[in-house]
Amino acid sequence: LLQVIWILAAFGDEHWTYEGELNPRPATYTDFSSHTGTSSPGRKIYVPHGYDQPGTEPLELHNNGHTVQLSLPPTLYLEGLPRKYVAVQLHLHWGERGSKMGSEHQINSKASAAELHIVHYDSDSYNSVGEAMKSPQGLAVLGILIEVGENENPAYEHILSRLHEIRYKGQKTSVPPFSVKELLPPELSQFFRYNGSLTTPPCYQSVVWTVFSQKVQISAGQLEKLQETLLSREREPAQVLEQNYRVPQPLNQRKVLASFN
Ligand code: 1SD
Ligand code: ZN
Repeated sequence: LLQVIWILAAFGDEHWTYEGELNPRPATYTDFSSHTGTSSPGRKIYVPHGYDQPGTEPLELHNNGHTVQLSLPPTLYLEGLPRKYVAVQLHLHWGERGSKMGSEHQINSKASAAELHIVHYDSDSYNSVGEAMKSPQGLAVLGILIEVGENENPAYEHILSRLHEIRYKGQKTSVPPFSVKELLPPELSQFFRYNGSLTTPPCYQSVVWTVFSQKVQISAGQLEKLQETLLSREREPAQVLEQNYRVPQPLNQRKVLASFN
């Protein structure tokens, strides 16, 4: 096992230091019920930059047959990790039609209806996301757990209201710029963090995962829009794209850290 020491810079002269572990097996530990907590009350050590600024260029929304994916500009980046991680894209994972279990991460063994991933790569060390995704800590992905609530979530409509235009694999549409911060939960200082893998093949062990403990809500109708996405191409027999999440994997001695008690 490769031992890695992480030093996470916090604000001011405070530092959050811990030992992480990368495991060569293609697995992501996704149940936080036995997380190792560490406390940093009231301290935001994770800062998304540019997230609150709607960009100037439209964003491309694409049904790639595995997920629906929105391109993001590198003007969005993360601070609080040892290097600068710039945004590339966001995408979603969900369950089968009608199911409210479709997240990849679980908290206390409880799955959520869906999960948003915002993918970033270490632009200080690598020239492209393709290069970074093969390297330890090359990527930083934010995970946002999505549950079903009473109300429609207007922020998610930027994406979900457009899905009927890209029902088929290979289809793309253009989304006007919006503030990506609206997709995040209000409380960003409470999260879990661990070194893990891509959740899709080739499942490289290259991801610094940050999963917010607070969830966001969308309506049942909004979840349905997601679950109506197809994995078949236009003029092919319709096949629903569902259950595009990876099930929880063994911990394999990883340390999962919490930014709160
Ligand atoms: O599933 C995605 C995959 O589509 C790709 O975006 C990759 C990063 O290049 O990340 C995985 S995931 O681990 O963010 N689900
Ligand atoms: Zn993902």
